[in-house]
Amino acid sequence: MRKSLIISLIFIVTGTLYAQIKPDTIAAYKTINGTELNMHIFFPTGHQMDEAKPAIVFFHGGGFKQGSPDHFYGQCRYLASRGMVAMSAQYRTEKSNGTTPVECIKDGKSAMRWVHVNAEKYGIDPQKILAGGGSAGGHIAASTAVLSGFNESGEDSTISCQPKALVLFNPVLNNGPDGYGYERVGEFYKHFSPHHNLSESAPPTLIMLGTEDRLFTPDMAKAYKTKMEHLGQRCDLLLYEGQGHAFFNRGQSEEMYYQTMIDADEFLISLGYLNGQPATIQSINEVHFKKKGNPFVKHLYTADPSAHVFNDRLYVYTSHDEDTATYFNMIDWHVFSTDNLIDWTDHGAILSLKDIDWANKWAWAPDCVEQNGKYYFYYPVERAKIGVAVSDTPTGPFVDELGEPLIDNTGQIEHIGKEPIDPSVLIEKGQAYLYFGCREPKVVKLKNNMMALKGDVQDLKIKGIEGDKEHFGGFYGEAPWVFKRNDTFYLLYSNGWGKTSTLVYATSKNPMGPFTFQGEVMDVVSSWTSHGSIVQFKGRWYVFYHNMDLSNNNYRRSVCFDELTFDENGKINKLKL
Ligand code: FUB
Repeated sequence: MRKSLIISLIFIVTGTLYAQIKPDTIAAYKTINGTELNMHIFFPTGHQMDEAKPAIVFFHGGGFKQGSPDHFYGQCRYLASRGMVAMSAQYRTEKSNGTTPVECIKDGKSAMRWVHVNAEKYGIDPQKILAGGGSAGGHIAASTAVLSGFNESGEDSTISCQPKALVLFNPVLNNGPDGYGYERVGEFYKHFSPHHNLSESAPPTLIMLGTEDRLFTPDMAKAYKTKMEHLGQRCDLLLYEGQGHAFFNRGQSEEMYYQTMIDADEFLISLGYLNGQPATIQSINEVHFKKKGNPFVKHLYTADPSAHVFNDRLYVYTSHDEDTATYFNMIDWHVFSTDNLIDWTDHGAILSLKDIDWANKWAWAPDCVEQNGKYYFYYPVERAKIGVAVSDTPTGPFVDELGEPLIDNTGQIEHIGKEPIDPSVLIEKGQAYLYFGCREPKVVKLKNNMMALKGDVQDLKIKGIEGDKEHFGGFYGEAPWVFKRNDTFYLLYSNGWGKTSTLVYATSKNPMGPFTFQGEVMDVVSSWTSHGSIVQFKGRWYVFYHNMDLSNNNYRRSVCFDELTFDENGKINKLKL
C-alpha cells in the first residue's frame, strides 16, 4: 500500500492535523424557511480570485437524516492542496430540519447552481465544477447529475447544476426493488434512484466501495458501471477488499481515508482536473514548519527527543504527549527531520500502540538506529517492556516484525530492573549496545539482526555519581544516551525529577562502562522530567531536550535544541538557558 515517492507539497502550513482542519471561508448559498445553508470552502495555497480553477462540491453522508459538512474537511483540504477549490455543502436533514430526502437533493442542486453563479467570484472555472459525496451524500451528488426533478421552487432551473465528474465514496445509487431503501421510497424510486435515471449525459464517475458494503453492494455497483458503459460513459469502480460501509472515514481507518483520497486524485488527474502526482499516504501526514526559537515543535506536544543523522539528514524521534494529558498516557511516536535545522518536517506518527499486538499503554521515550541498511526503532511500553520495529526508511512506517517484546521484566525484575524504559542504541564498530532503565541503568549487546539480545543484561556502572549532590543527591534517574566523540564514550542521563534535576553526563573508554561522572550538561528545564540526546550535525554538536514552556504542564512537553560545545579537554561546556 505504501508508495515510495514522497511529495512534500502537501499541507505546507503548520497545524494541519485533522482536528484542526478548518475551511478558508464559509458562505451562505441558500436561505429557505428561515434556515441558512452554508458552503464550507477550501482554497488552494496562494489562490487568487481572478484565477479559474476546477472546483468540487462534497455532500456528507448520514442517511439523509444527519451529518455535517466537516465530514469532508479532510478531503477538501487535500484536494485544495492539489489545486482545486474544494467545498463541503451543508444541506437540510431530518434531524436538523425535519426534512425528507427530497429536500436534501433540492439543496444539492441549489448548492451546485450557487457555485456555478459564483464561479468568477471564487476563482473557479464554471466548466470545471465537479461533485462528490459519501453514502447518502454520494446519492445527492449523483442526483445533481442525473435526476431531472428536485428543483427548488423559485430557483432558476436553467442554471446548470450538473457536475462534470463525480467522485463517490460508497454512494447509495440504487433504490429500486433490488436496491437499498425501496421500502422507504416505493415506486418513487423511478424518480429518485440515480441508477434508474442514468442517461447519455451522465458525467464520468468514480465509485469507491468496500467489498463488504451491504447498502450499495459490489453487485449493484457493477450493474451501475455496466449501465454507464452501455450509455457510452466512463465509470471507474474501485473495490476495497474486506471494507464495509463508511470505510473511507478517518474514524474507521486512517489507511482507507488516505488511500481513497489518493485514488480520487488519480481519477481527477486522468480527467485533466489535477496535474502532477498524488500524494503518498506518508506525505499526506507530513507537516512542514520553520524553527522559530524553542520549543521548535509547536503544533503538537512532543518529548524525549533522540536525534540521529542518517545520510546527512538529521532525524529526531520523539514520544508524543496528548493535548489533554494528565499522565504520560502517550499512544504513538513521531519523527521530525531537517537538513538545515530551520526547515523541519513532521513525518507524522511512525508507530502507534494500535500497531503493536502485545502493548496496551504508555508509548514512552524511543530511539532509532540504522544497521544493515534497515532502521530499527526501539520503544518502551507499559513501564515494563521494550519492543523493536523495523523499516526500510528512517521515517517508517515501522513494523513490529518481532511480534513480542525484546525486553520484558515480567518475572525478571532482578535481572532487568523494575522499570526498563528509555531505550537508546549505540553502534560501535558494528556492535549494537542497548541502554535502558529508570533508576537502574542497564546495558546489553544486541545480535546482528538487532532483534535479539546477545549475552546478559548488565548494570551500567557510573563511578563518582555520589559526587553529583547539587541537584538530586548523587542519583541516576533515567534516559541513558551514549555517543562517541573522539575516543571517548559519553553517557548522558537525567539525574532525577523535579525542580532540582537536569541532564548530566559521565564518560568512559568502553561502551559497556564503567563510566565516570563528569558534571552537568545544561541548566534545569521547566518540566520535572529531563530527557535528551546529543548529536553531531554538519560539524557542530547539539543537545536535544524537552521542556513544558508551551503548556506549563508536565504531561504536555515540547522538544527543543541548542548548540553544545566542548572544552579542549573534551568536557562539555554547560549550556546556560
Ligand atoms: O515520556 C515519558 C517518560 O518521561 C520518559 O520515558 C522519561 O524519560 C520521561 O521523560
